Amino acid sequence: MKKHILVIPGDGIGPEVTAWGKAVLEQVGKTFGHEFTFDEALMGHVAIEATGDPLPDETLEKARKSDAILFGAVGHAKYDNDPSAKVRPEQGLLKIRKELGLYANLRPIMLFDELLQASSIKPEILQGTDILFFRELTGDVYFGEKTRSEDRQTASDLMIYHRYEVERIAHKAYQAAQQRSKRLCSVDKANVLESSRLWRETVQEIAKQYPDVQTEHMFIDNAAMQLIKNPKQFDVVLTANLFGDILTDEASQIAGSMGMLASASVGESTGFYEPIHGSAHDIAGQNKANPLASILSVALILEIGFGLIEESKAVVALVDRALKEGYRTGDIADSNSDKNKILGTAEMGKLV
Ligand code: GGG
Repeated sequence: MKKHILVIPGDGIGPEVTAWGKAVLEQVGKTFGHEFTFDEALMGHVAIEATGDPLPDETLEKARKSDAILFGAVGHAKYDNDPSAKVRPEQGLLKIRKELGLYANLRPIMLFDELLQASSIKPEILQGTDILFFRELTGDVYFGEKTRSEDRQTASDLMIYHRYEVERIAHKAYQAAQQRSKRLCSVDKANVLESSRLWRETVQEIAKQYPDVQTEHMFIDNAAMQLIKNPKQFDVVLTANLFGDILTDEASQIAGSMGMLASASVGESTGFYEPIHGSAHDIAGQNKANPLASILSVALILEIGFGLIEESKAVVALVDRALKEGYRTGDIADSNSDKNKILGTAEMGKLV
């Protein structure tokens, strides 16, 4: 198989972890006889520094021409301390999602047994958890109108959804549920928000087309609690952009660390694959970041992007083997175990 992959390393730890995702993809190509070619492009703070634009036109053009995009992270501490900055790294990420029509963000909560003991949640609560989140990605407060009053004392972000946006991601989530345990939980705040009432109404309509799937509706506050109390009750979770962003960061603690969760954004064109973690500037350039989320994002490129199931399983199996042999980056180390062998980013990447 011939495929062209655009690598967008981005900011902070993005380049360090993405280098290992790319290396794994190159190795898969050699081992299984595929021709993977690569190009690289800028996005985020590095792109602002180089061109003044968080998503340069050249990056978008290259993205449109590629078969898959492997992305790292965007963000920089300097913008966190300057909330009035007009141009921000995150704008690049939001714009590329919108431009490529990447409306469905799949975030599997993949649980490696070896990490159960290291979690702050009891292993018996976690064991057997297998959740696939569908986070809507091109609507919500992220893209609704933003205002600030002239005296700068009042601000608003419009939480907006159109029926078609809910319909298209609902179809994707229901189709996934049909292939899994045929259970879908839609998370909203329909007791308070009008956009959530539209969300629920629409999901109820779509549900009629999938009578084999059992649908549950849950309020976001309850879902946040249930996720920690009894994560096994969830299988496919369908939710809006902001709720999905928050719930999956919470769910990363089930998997052990943000450094373990990969994601796939799909929709109208080239798929976009990235760890769910951000740029983590506090540890950038120190060989401390966990490259496994980037490597697991490569497993998603192989499975979802290219339909290479055996190759994808091989990558996941190698991550599992590294963990079984006791290798850990700092974020997933078990402080109560003397069997962990702590590795840096590069050593973990090389090992896999
Ligand atoms: N790899 C994920 C990443 O870079 N996240 C930073 C970020 O700003 N994300 C915005 C969002 O996904 O809500």
